[in-house]
Amino acid sequence: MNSADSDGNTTIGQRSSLTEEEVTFFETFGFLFLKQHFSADEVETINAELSHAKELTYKDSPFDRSADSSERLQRVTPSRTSTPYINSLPERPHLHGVAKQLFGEDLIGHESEVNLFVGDSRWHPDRSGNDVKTHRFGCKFCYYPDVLDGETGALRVIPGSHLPPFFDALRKMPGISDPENIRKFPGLVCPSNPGDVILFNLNCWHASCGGQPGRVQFAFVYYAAPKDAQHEKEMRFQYTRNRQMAVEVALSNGKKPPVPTPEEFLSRGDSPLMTSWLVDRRQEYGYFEFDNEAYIKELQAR
Ligand SMILES: O=C(O)CCC(=O)C(=O)O
Repeated sequence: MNSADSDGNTTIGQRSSLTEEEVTFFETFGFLFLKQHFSADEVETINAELSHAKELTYKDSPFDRSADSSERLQRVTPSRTSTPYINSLPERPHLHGVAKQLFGEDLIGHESEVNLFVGDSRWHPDRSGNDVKTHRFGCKFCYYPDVLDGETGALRVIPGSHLPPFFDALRKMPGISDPENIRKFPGLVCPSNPGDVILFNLNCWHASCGGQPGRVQFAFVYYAAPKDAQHEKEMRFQYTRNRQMAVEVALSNGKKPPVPTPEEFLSRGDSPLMTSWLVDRRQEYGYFEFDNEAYIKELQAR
């Protein structure tokens, strides 16, 4: 049986690799459904930490259920002390091992994200910019702790949309990103139960509709280290975009945009591996050089 012991260590039985058939499925369709990838004990640990983190995050100002969309991105903040197991997940073999199998040993992992969504998510890939040529950029493991179906916010994907020419054709498709058009475009709904994990290539188009305010998503993201100059350019763009989004989200929540520093991440990293992901690799791709003030001016001018 897969399980997490009282220290949160995964025990034997939790799989850290995919079958050849699953790898081929992922490469072909751009996503994979990992049924009961988290064990019952692990789900219990995650749920307990989630409740604790929600209490801490919303003790002073409550979660805004009336937000007009998820794009304001309300998040529960995991930490080494309040959510140690959730924090450790990106380094664990059942996520990291699988990601390495698909994208190679040299990966850049990210912190666990815990998002509380409001409303629908319109169709999009997790890549932006006009110069997207790398189609093996990385992947995201999504975990939804609630039972979800197509009418209650289950993730839906467009199979095969991670690869050109389909990926590019979708970007030109009129109306695809309009929130009212989610059901109009053909997608495959991935109903999920506690323990199930959905894995997708970051270039794969995805959406959801019908979720209740506060629908929780855990996301674990890995980027493949760049293999050529174009890939490196896209990586730099991605880190810039991550900083831009952090500014946009903070402003839309009426908060001061964060100015992340290597020191802050050093105190958050759990291990040498996590530290290299959060500090060294970000330094390498210019994450800390981003100028919030200049970007805010640019937004105001738009
Ligand atoms: O669950 C959802 O609504 C979609 C999540 C999403 O867009 C993402 O993880 O990038």
